[in-house]
Amino acid sequence: MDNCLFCKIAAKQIPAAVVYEDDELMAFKDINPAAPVHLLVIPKKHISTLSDAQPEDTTILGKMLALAPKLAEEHGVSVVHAEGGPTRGYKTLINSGPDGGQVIYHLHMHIYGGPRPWKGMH
Ligand code: DGP
Repeated sequence: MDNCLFCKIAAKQIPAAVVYEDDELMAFKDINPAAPVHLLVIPKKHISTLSDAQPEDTTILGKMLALAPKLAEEHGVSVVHAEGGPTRGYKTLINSGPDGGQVIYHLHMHIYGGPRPWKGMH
């Protein structure tokens, strides 16, 4: 889509620190990280918000979610099941619309991880 920042990143017209790419998805580092690890996962296809996703987008939504634990593992923030209980871990978040805190209108899933505290987040 014209004039969409994340479409331009997906098309490599604007640079980003890309950490994953396949035919349908891209993941890159957030430009303003709120946690030691802060990644964004996007569909290359333009979908403005989660509310605009159509039934045919269900597979891509599933792929976005399934990518999170893989990226968490690669970035050292995966959940570790230890004897005293789980440690480490990460947060996945999709902001939708103004009240949801969405700023960029191309669907994206945040992945946050790393030692706390995180900027303005619980
Ligand atoms: P949201 O509030 O969910 O729409 O988050 C948008 C995120 O996008 C925000 O955490 C900052 C990030 N962001 C904005 N512009 C750029 C950019 O040009 N490059 C990258 N890598 N991230 C960006």
